[in-house]
Amino acid sequence: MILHDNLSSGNGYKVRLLLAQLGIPFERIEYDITAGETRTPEFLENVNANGRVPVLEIEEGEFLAESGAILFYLAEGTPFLPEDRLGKARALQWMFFEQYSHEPNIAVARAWLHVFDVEMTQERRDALEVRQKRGYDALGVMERHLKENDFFVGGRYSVADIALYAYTHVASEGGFDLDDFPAVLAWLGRVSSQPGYIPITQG
Ligand SMILES: N[C@@H](CCC(=O)N[C@@H](CS)C(=O)NCC(=O)O)C(=O)O
Repeated sequence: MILHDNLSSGNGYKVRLLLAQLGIPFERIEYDITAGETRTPEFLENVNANGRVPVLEIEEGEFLAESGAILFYLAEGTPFLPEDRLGKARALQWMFFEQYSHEPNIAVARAWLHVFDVEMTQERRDALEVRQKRGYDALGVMERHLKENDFFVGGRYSVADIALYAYTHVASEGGFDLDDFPAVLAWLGRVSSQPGYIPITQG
């Protein structure tokens, strides 16, 4: 398998982490997203028409984009995805939550403050404030769930935890303070102590 990727990307990290924990060997191709390497006509034509990584090339010519879809594909039939219908749907529930309420706020704040050297105009400062407020709302939803549960689905570590961990554990890089989220902090520790764990910096 080939992972089309960017090392600073939390979305890419989700896939790297699961591949490592499943013990699946893979080749990684790094794209400089700040230089627009995922927006070239070749990339759009051959890899992902949406101009983004991660993309998993499952076999030659078979490209799967969207981190959540890739996690779901890789986890099928493994302990990282519940076997029952409702359990699978609950994993998707949290992964859709991550993509709609969490990532667009926490990851984007991190991208502006940490990954890209964007100019913080007044307009962007105002937008950052909105993203941070919504990001804290998403952390509040996680905190409430994790006060009662060790993991997001079925009482065990799954792709739902991987999806939410990726940007939560680097939320401070987006200006978030997790001190008021003790259950989230404890869960971060449980995730990082799972067998086969790798850090976001590892390609
Ligand atoms: N929903 C997508 C988001 C992918 C995404 O936003 N990728 C970013 C890196 S984290 C990217 O490739 N950006 C390059 C660009 O937009 O040009 C996923 O979960 O995989």
